[in-house]
Amino acid sequence: MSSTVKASYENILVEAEETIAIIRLNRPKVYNALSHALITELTDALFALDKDEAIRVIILTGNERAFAAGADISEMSKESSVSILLKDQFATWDKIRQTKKPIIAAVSGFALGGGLELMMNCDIIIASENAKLGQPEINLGIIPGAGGTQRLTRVVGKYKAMEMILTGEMITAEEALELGLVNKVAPAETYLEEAKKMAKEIAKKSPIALQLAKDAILKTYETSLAEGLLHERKNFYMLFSTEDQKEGMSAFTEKRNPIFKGR
Ligand code: CO8
Repeated sequence: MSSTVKASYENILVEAEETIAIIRLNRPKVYNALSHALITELTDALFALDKDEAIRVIILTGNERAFAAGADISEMSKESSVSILLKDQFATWDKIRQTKKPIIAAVSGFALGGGLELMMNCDIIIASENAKLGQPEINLGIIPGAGGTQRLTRVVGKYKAMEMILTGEMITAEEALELGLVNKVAPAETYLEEAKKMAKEIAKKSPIALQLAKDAILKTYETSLAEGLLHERKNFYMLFSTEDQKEGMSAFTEKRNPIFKGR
């Protein structure tokens, strides 16, 4: 097993299962509130796992009661506009979306505020049937600050985003599924297993193709259709110089399973 997976942290747990890594947010007493220390450890772990050739897919999870109940309010309550600006914590947050490998969120219990924003930075979301999702910042006299007004609106549309952000009320996993905010809802006993099953399936694909597919999909949010199509085309062309493309197509012709090496 690789050294990066063995690294020890105080606010998260990281383990590997075959070619997948599981990062567990681990501040159970405060519903995994996202302290600055936790986010720093999380981005460090994501950066290390992104570089770790043994790992192909990352699962991000919490515990049964909480994925994360948002930014750590006890830390945030002391901030002023200037102190929060100078700390530039969002620079750390921004690193999360730079992760090139697919991230599957396995979400149970509360995913609130920054917790929901963290979830929305993941690429596929498996929710437990007891998940409760919301942007309750309005109840604290603030608004979402880690992308919620933008990412939630792009997924659920203006009216539902307005309702969630202006009322601060939570929605259930089933409602989130109807809104397209999660991929799948599973029983509380099996949601993590479901996430692992999907991760292991994805981990069999070419890592380079996965990376370029994720990159092209995320481009949708940042560009026009014409530029996005051009970006997709460049990624598509690039894959024709990989060993994995030769292997994938040979395996199809030879009627066998491909073995992708990420080369
Ligand atoms: N931060 C710090 N502590 C928390 C948080 C949090 N977000 N959520 C829960 N806790 C703590 C409580 O203070 C409590 O601690 P203690 O036992 O020491 O009193 C413990 O967790 C248990 O909480 P409750 O007693 O409240 O448990 P309940 O089961 O009654 O309620 C809830 C659970 C509904 C999750 C409730 O705790 C709650 O509403 N939490 C706050 C949710 C919230 O408002 N989240 C948004 C925070 S703001 C935000 O996320 C902005 C993000 C912008 C990015 C910022 C980057 C710098």
